[in-house]
Amino acid sequence: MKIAVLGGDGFCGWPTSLHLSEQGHEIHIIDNLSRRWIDTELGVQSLTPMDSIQERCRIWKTLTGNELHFHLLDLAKEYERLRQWLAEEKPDAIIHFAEQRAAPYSMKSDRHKVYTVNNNVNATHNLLTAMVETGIDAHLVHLGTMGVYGYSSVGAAIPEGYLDVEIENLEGEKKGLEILYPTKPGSVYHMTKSLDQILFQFYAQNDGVRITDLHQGIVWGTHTDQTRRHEQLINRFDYDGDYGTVLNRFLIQAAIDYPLTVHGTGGQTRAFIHLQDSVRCIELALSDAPKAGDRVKIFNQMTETHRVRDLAEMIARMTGAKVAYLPNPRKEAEANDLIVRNEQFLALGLDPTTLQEGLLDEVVEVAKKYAHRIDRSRVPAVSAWTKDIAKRVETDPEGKRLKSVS
Ligand code: NAD
Ligand code: USQ
Repeated sequence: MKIAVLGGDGFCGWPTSLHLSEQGHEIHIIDNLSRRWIDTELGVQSLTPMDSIQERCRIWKTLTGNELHFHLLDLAKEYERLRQWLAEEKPDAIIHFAEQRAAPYSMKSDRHKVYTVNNNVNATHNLLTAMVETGIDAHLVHLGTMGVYGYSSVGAAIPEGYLDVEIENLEGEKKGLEILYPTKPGSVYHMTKSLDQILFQFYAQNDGVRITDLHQGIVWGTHTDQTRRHEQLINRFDYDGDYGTVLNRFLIQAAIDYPLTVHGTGGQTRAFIHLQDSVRCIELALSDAPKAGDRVKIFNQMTETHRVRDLAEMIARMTGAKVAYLPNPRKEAEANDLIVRNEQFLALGLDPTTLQEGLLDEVVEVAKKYAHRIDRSRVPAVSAWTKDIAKRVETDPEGKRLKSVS
């Protein structure tokens, strides 16, 4: 297949591009490199030394003979170029990773909120309307988030995207109805993914666009089979308070002897998936495309759930790290249950890599190797969800904010 990987320079997009290229697909990476600019804005860098996208592509070609085509294009701002590219190249599948994906970054300030909404919603809508306008018959696979469901305890398993409900009609009869599971986003970023869902529903129903939306959990790990093959193929690894995600952060914190930064009581339960399984799921989703006229196919792309506090205690036992319970910069429930259905990927043959399978050590080893690149002052998460929260989240570069001052 000819596959466009939008956001193919990012943490998930790069290993996905390599994985699909190795399988013989023709890969076109489209990226505006905004994530690299955001590193510059924030004054942080990936824990791992990343080469330019052009250099990464060159190394891959030298190793495998496979070409990765790179196109510098902003999906949110360059509609005409996007439409022209689709009309000329007519990809068979489009994988859409190209959004601003950090919840803390999306809550930093009004400017960051506006940027995240403009970038993410326009990128998705430009893509959908350009697909319709050019009449290409491509399968769109979008990376959404488990966070669209929200994190309140409902005492029931979260289904894969849709919920069967019963409503009473005017005659008092009960009628069955299938609806998109009600969204309850916890950040502006998660809100944009909820808006994406409505855009997908409309374009699938109105124009027959074939769409798969992957509600992905938190991706952990750094290497895949392909990124391990050469040091210049190494993947991005975010550790800072805005872009680092919880499990990867705890692992690098353990590696540099920094207290593990648990927010609040650590009672939040979240869904997780290893990066290797994430790329495999995308391959599986591509093999199971919906037909024109089908509703949007939604998968829950996760393999296990864990409570944040349990993860911190497990890593502390494994490495001897200390755990710091900090005032939570986010507005979120102190604790939540989370049971998630994911039968569709299991039925397609996913064999999950769990936390128990030794790959935690691999991340700690990578972090130790590149520990000299870590700026400890950028480890604390300081982007607060509201002005009131900002007042009580004090920052201490060594993560010793052990008590809330409220
Ligand atoms: P990332 O920030 O590392 O990669 C996103 C890429 O998209 C970057 O290379 C960026 O430059 C590019 N991009 C952003 N806006 C663009 C635009 N307007 N035009 C062109 N390119 C643009 O993020 P990631 O961790 O690889 O996540 C990829 C996708 O997966 C995101 O949509 C995210 O919401 C989703 N996701 C990620 C995780 C996770 O834990 N990392 C979990 C669930 C879902
Ligand atoms: N947390 C800590 N300590 C930290 C960092 C986070 O306790 O140092 C807590 C947070 O308060 C939150 C939980 O861990 O309760 C998860 O935070 P996170 O930063 O790991 O994940 P999140 O903000 O939800 O976002 C990440 C990705 C996003 C993706 C989402 C999937 O950045 O792109 O959509 O995971 S999910 O969480 O399933 O919605």
